[in-house]
Amino acid sequence: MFCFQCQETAKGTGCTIQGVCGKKAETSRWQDLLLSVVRGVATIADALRGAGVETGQEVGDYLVDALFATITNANFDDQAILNKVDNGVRIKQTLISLAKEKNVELPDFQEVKWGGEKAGYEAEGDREGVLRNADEDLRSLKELTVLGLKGMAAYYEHASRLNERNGEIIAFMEKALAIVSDPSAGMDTLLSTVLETGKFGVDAMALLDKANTQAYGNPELTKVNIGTENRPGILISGHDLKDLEQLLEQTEGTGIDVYTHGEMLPAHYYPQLKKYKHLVGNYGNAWWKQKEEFETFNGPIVFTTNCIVPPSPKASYKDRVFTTNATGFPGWKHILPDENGHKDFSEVIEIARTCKAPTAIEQGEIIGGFAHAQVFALADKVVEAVRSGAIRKFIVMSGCDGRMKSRDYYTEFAAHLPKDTVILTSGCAKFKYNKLNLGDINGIPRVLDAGQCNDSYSWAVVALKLKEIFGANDINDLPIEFNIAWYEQKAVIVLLALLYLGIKNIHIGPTLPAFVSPNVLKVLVENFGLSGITTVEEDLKSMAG
Ligand code: FSO
Ligand code: SF4
Repeated sequence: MFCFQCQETAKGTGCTIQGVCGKKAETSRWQDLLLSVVRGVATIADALRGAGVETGQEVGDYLVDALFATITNANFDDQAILNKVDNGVRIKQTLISLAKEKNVELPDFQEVKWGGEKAGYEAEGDREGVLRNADEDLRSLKELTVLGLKGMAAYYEHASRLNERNGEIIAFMEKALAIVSDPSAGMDTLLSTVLETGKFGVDAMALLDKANTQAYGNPELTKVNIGTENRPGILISGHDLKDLEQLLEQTEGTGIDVYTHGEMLPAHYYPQLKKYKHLVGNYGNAWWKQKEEFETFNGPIVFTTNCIVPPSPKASYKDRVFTTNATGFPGWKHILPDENGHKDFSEVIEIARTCKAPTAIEQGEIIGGFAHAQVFALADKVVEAVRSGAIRKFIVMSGCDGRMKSRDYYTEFAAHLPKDTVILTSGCAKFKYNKLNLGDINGIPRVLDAGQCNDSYSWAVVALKLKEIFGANDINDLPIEFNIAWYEQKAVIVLLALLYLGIKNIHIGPTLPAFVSPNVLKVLVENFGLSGITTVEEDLKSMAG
């Protein structure tokens, strides 16, 4: 196996024996095979579209689900991945027949030519790994694109579950995957594809923002309980708000409480979700603490997306975990929707009835809900605080949390920021500092949480608004610094989106991506001022001094 897609990759270069995340070599091979089938389907769909033949919603939905399933910590279930391979082979054959019927010539790429014979799955998976591209710079740009597309697919999938789709985003995904499959694609084409991926990343985040706010209202300032109640509970993790809504509907009046975990915390900020009285709080912290926190939760757990951490063999909770959507884990039950998108959570509810109430691990409240509409509602206050000098700087610290000790940097950095600075956050990165009680500036909390990682979009919208209010010529003239923590591929699309929006001098950490080659890094440094992090002291001086 070879996988270098996340920040925790072995030795900072690539996992080759088993993933640090727990991914086995076998699973990695099936994911490589799945991505090869995805490239094949997309290349054919792109060729058909070029000839004026549309391929329909099934193809787009397939590509999105399959890409999502290969994101870090999403799906560890070989059988589930192989089922997606089978389905892709079937779709590919249908598209090839359509191309024949319409006389559309198809590119001569391996991903298109491979016939999909079951006996060849193993060899094809091995052949189609990341290292198939021998040139490290071409490989780097191709992977940057594909990893960005994975993040884009995740956001698109959530939007589509709320009936928001966008044919242009799907068409771009297909085109970009066709370019990545083309052995003759050169540096210039690949570099412009990377940058275009950022553009469509913005579109995907805007689509999800629209879908979420139309369905559930605009996030608003909310205090979220981090303690526990004395009734049994169900813990729901991941990013899919539609799943949470259905779970809340089905648990209402049953005497069972619902708690959020990790990236589901921001669900509390939405009026149409917080109205449920039995959505009682957020239990625990970011994804990587789940092995301890699920033990003390005592009730069933539902994963709507990544991040899953494989349980230890002795885990007491392993018989009461459920996955849905693109996620999966061998031995865990997987909940499928019916043809109307409805999911039946009755088995989860039955288990909850037999469980003890959660054991309290924390007490108190945290505050959030500062997506763009709430920030605009406070705009006068914010602008006044900036004009008076009460707020000197905003530091965007969005992104991911992770298990590496080096991430203590973010807690230290946040704790030592001068008192006239405000942290703008989103994603699970916030768990590194959202319980530090950093106070407020004239009633404006010093940590403003917009929501999930996709809500980084809100900070771009807010920055553009501030540019207008302050009459700045350039977004980079505003008193905003970007110190982003990354872990998996949704952070990659967030980064590409910010670059597309013209934001310069972004710091990313705790380490730079292994999939960015030295030459590609040079391009990113020269054109965008991208850099890593140094020490807390140095970075406080350069970003907030
Ligand atoms: Fe975190 Fe995991 Fe949202 Fe990621 S829970 S790490 S970037 O999946 O998606 O922030
Ligand atoms: Fe390694 Fe990350 Fe890939 Fe897992 S996702 S195998 S930890 S690089």
